[in-house]
Amino acid sequence: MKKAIPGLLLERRAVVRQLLKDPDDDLLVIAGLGSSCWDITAAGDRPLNMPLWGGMGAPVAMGLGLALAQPGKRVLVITGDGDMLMSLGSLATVAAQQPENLAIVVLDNEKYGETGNQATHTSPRDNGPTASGAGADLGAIAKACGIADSATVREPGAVAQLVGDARTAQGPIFRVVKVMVEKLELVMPPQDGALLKDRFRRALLGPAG
Ligand SMILES: Cc1ncc(C[n+]2csc(CCOP(=O)(O)OP(=O)(O)O)c2C)c(N)n1
Repeated sequence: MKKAIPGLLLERRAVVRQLLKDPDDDLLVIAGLGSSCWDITAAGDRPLNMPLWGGMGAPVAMGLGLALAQPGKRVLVITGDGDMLMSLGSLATVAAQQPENLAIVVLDNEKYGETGNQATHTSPRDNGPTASGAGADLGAIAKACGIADSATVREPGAVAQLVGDARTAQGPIFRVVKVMVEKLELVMPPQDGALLKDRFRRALLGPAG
């Protein structure tokens, strides 16, 4: 089921599939809570995916730590606008550290999708009587924090460039991807946090991990 909202054109699963199109590569992927976890799993579960399940506000800080610890690997954080709004301070910390190997992609549906589509602060003020948005511009916030390569992607024609940037442009890079409001099948990764952590460490560090 899709809900048409002007300006929200992109399908999140299609974008994430493009971002993760090579399941065998060694991209280190961290997904923020809820929907982003189901998105990366729908693209193909893999040991180097770290879905945070219900851990709100954590993925950017975690991605930063990973990027600093593993400068030879590319780290991609994929999360939602609600999650990003909760942890805006981590953008300033990313800017302070300037990790060249970190990309952050925020799938911005202007809603807390997972909990019933309440409007987040990225929702425009004029979105109707149930909206309580503030029109917050996450791309501008990231730029103002000091992440110079920060932009918003709205058009299908810009997705190929997004994928290239997320995977290879010199970081830190920050992209807001405006996505439509959709009710999608839940595609769940393993539920056990210790298992997720251990398989990630082993895939990254070998048996010693
Ligand atoms: C600290 C905390 N507060 C609230 C929740 C409940 N919660 C689960 S998913 C979610 C909404 C996430 O919204 P967003 O990041 O925009 O993702 P979307 O599902 O819209 O892609 C919330 C509030 C939580 N998991 N943790």
